[in-house]
Amino acid sequence: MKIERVDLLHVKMKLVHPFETSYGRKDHLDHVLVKLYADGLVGYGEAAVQWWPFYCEETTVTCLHVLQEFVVPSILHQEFTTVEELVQAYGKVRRHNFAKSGVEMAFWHLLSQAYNQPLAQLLGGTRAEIESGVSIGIEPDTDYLIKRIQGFLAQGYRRIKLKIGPGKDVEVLRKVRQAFPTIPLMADANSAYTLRDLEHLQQLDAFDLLMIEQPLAHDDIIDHATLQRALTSPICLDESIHSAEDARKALDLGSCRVINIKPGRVGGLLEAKKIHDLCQARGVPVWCGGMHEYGIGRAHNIALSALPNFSIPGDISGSDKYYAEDLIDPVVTVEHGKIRVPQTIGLGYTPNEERIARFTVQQLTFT
Ligand code: OSB
Ligand code: MG
Repeated sequence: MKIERVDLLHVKMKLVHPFETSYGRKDHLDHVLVKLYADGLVGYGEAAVQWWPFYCEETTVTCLHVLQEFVVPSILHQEFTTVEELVQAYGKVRRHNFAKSGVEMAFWHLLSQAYNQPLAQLLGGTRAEIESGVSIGIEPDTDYLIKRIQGFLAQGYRRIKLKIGPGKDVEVLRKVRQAFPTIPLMADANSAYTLRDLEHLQQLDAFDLLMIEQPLAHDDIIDHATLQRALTSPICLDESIHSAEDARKALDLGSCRVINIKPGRVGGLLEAKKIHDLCQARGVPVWCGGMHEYGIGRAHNIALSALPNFSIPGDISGSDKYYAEDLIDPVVTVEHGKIRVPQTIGLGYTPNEERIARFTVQQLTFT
């Protein structure tokens, strides 16, 4: 397929509920949609990058910069038959994984249309439906947090993840565990602790957590191995894993027992699949993380989650958890805690051009 045109859209959407993590509170998102045009088809991808460099070093502005100056020029008017060829074309660009993932996902979408296959099937997915969890931000009032959890459980969600940080951890989890003694529960610290907090973190073992996500530094796998040896709860790595090579090293060191796979963080679906395959071969479960993706990015995540080793409910929730209006038709819905994996060609959801245009604050077109 020859890439004839590329559109980059900076799309701004407001969350229905502000989201607080150990590094800050946000109420809107600034993702970059990528449209690739080839053979009369349009492929859609989403770089689920954040406006601020507090989750990783990328921002919406660096994403647009790297795409327009380096990635787009290396793929425009070029012919690609496989994702490997596409990725190789911009292989000199180091990191900037969220930027790359937007282009790479759009190419997968093109391929799925060219091959008349559902994206999940093209990726090697085997599941007809996936189990859905929610990720809930830090709330100043724990009674209110408990009400929110109750609401999500009533909607059928299969797993609750709570954001934690120093001073908002042990007592919050104790109250939540008391209120819900048996629910699948986990905590995500987004790198808020260091090894000096080892004994403090050991208190979390009392709450029967499914796992503790990224307790230590975003660029660490050594201290996580020390901490994992001192905990009974499994550690799950998010920020520390950018590639299948990172995953291999973390597993060799014993830094974690679970991996959160986000296509954006690892540069796309191909690398995500490699991490999935590696973990499957080693008997390590994975689940699909989220970056509050719009419907397009979430459609890609749903397709990826159909792979067999995505055996733990992930952070892919219904559209209404995030946005009053989503960018796809139909929107993503959760029934009895599950999302059906679409069996139709392509994404299985149709991007809604009218709503995309309404939320676009800047568009760049390359022909
Ligand atoms: O650490 O998993 C995280 C959102 C933005 C940045 C980092 C994270 C998250 C989430 C939200 O936890 C998951 C979702 O998309 O629902
Ligand atoms: Mg996380």
